[in-house]
Amino acid sequence: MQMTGIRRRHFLVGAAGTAGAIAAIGVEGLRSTAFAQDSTPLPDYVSWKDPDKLIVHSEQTLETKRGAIGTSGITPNDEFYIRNNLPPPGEDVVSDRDAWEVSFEGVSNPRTMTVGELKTLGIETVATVLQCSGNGRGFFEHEASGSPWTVGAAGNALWSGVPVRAVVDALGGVEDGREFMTSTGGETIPEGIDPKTVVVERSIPAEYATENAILAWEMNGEPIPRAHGGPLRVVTPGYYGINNIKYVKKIAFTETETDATIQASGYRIRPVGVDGAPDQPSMWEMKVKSWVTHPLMDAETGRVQIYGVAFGGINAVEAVEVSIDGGETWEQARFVGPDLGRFAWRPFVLAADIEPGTYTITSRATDSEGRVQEEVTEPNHRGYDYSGWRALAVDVTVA
Ligand SMILES: Nc1nc2c(c(=O)[nH]1)N[C@H]1C(S)=C(S)[C@@H](COP(=O)(O)O)O[C@H]1N2
Ligand SMILES: [Mo]
Repeated sequence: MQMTGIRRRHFLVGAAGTAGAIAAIGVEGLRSTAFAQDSTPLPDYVSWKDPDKLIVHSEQTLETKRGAIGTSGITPNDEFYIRNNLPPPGEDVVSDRDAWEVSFEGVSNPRTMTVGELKTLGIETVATVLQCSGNGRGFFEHEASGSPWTVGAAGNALWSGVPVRAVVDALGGVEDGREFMTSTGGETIPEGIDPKTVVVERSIPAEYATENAILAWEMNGEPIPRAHGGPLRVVTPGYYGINNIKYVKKIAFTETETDATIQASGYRIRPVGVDGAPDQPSMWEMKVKSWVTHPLMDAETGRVQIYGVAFGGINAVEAVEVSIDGGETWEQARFVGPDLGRFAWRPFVLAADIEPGTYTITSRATDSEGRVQEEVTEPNHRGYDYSGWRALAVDVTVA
């Protein structure tokens, strides 16, 4: 691929905006602003994470920086995003991991099992993208409430645990008529609040759960950190983050979806200004999506490796194209490294010879069903489900 334009030396991202910002506050001001942002302290429960790779939106929301995502396919635990609806439980939940108890209901032989016992029933490892429903909210024009995530409320990890199928079999099978698997998080509910309004409890189709979900205790080769749901977490590959319940304490096969607020009216796709209701689409299946993670700034002229990540949501990703002219023309990119399976993301790369000039670089993925990443995502009230390649583009100037 050949890039042409006037002779300049370096990439600058959003050159006009950056120059404007420098003019407005001066170089010293800009430096101290950058310093203040970089030094936002990590909350205690994630003090072990890499502050240079994360944007701290709040105590409960940390985003991986776009440029931190490389080409080896796995997001390290210390760079992985964090999203909590409630403050996480205390360190004691991981003091004796194998003793953690989970109750199972809606099966022929309902009972409580420890993690130690679950570990005897079976082991599977799945690589999957975990992505917050609101990843990309910051690209919507309307002011949807919630964290203004750009691309970094997503990561790809290896999860190891027991398949839900194996547990269900050990408990005599799912009771007739139980259409949903409803999982409850182990947080302490604040006093004086109706638990239903805050409990992190989610229902997903039981058939999908028994085919694909695992109850995981390991993440990228380590016991799952408490911040990511240790000692035990539901991992539902292909489904949005909210359906991956951390520190899970109850799994019930139910006839209907839970009436917890987070399910009944929360995490629903609805027109802007409309209240949430159970008949609106729930944030379950993820869509095909990709984005460029390099170059973002300060690349030299000459040969550049344009790379990023692509995944198919509930389907495998099949192909990805890259455009350097804002979607006028596309070229096929090449996948990098091993294929970690249907639910994982795949790094991709396209080499380009960059002449000085201005480029709008973006990527467009296609899944195994032939679904192509959309150009624009229509607004919805809470700013969920963003995947449009036009706004995911980076403006790069070789200056
Ligand atoms: N128990 C519990 N599970 C939870 C949540 C939570 O607040 N409590 N947040 C959900 C949401 S909205 C997302 S996006 C993911 C975030 O997982 P992470 O913090 O490990 O990245 O966990 C999901 N599971
Ligand atoms: Mo989320």
